[in-house]
Amino acid sequence: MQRACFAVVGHPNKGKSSIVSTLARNDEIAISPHSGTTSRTHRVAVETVRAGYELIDTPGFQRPGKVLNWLKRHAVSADQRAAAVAAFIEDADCRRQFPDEIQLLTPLVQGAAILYVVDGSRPYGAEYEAEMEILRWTGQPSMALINPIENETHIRAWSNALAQYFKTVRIFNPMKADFEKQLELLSAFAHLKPEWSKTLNLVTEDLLAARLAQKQNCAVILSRLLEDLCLYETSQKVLSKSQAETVQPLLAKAYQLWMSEREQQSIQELCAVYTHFHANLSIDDLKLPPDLFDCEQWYMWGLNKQQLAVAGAVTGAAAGAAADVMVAGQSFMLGAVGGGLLGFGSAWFGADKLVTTKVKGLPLGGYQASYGPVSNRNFPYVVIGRFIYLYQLISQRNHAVRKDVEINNIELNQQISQLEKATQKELHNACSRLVRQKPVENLTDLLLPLF
Ligand SMILES: Nc1nc2c(ncn2[C@@H]2O[C@H](COP(=O)(O)OP(=O)(O)O)[C@@H](O)[C@H]2O)c(=O)[nH]1
Ligand SMILES: [Mg+2]
Repeated sequence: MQRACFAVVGHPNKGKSSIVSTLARNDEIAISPHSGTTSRTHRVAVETVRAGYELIDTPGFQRPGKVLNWLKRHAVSADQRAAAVAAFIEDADCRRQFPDEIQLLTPLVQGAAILYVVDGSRPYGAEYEAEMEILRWTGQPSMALINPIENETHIRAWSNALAQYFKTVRIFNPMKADFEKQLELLSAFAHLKPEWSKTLNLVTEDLLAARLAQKQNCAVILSRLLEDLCLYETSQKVLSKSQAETVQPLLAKAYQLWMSEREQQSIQELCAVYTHFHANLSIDDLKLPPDLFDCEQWYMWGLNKQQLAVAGAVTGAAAGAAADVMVAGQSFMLGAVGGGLLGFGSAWFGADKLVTTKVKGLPLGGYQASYGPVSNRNFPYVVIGRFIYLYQLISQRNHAVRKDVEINNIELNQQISQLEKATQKELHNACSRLVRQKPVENLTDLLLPLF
């Protein structure tokens, strides 16, 4: 099967590198507000299980007018135009004078299709015509992409002008285009050259399958996290009761550190699933509401007192208590977000009640102080809520986006209320078992519908 290859070309600073980054799901490609950041062509292979294609990031056109004049001097009729472009990239003088154009035209002469990128927030001007003309001279299949960098003001003018040079004109914003939009673009690529359609359709199918596998992976990551956080305890043997009391606060510190690090590790795993290796996502920096151990804020993510009571009733109730399940389902986990429940206060969960703490005498003398495991019923919901929240941010983040991850309020309870009633109930049961340190066999399956 012939490998499809696309060169992303255009003026400097129009989002060429951003488009490559997003489509290739690669956050290592250099993107910057300074033009000239990409000074050489850069080939990026997009590999899927059964197929793949290549994207070529190129430097922008620098002196298209002069290049077009050179070409015109070397082709007297249309049949000679592609040959003139090929001669241009071999010409020693041209290589010295027009290094950027040489870089960007070389892959086209070698058979790459053209993705011509413009900025739809800047006005169209005749100065773009020389570069579009040069691209036409290559004779390669082509498509124009309007990137509305700041706004959509000039999209119409651009569409009119581009239609003169390109059969296919599409609007594509590499910062915002979601997964479906990216796939749509890929299927438009498949129409550019008949020989490439088969391999590109395979790429699309593979990407869809991979997206599902990513969700599955996330459910596994969350289920392991939940088990670990719910079961973890730390302990130390000491000689006397008073030593045990001295050791308790240290154990508490160690316990909390372990829990935070374990959660941070799961976030790194999450980022790796979505190939975000440079996203700044440290739990500490994020100031995620709430801090895992700030029980005053637990209501933000968890159930309030009555809701917990209902959830508890449902958990313990005989099967078929559908009405109760609904109530709990709606309020489950995040129904309380923004509901002014903070005022409920920490009286309900005193900090010491979050976690089991023990000092016990040992049979052969001495004492053991222990801290953990979690004993609070709300805890699993907090863990789930935080993870799903970050999952949404990361799974929807385009690889061209380089700013730090921002925390906004995403409506998570929507997702919960979409769950089948039976699933809600089973999830309640599972959470309840976890805080009683009982195993849950199908935890991953129960969590999967949340993703
Ligand atoms: N807000 C926004 N900024 C963009 C978009 N596309 C590119 N940029 C920014 O424009 C600048 C140039 O982007 P880059 O991809 O390096 O352009 P190139 O020179 O054509 O490769 C960078 O600062 C990008 O962050 C977009 O769709 N929206
Ligand atoms: Mg660039």
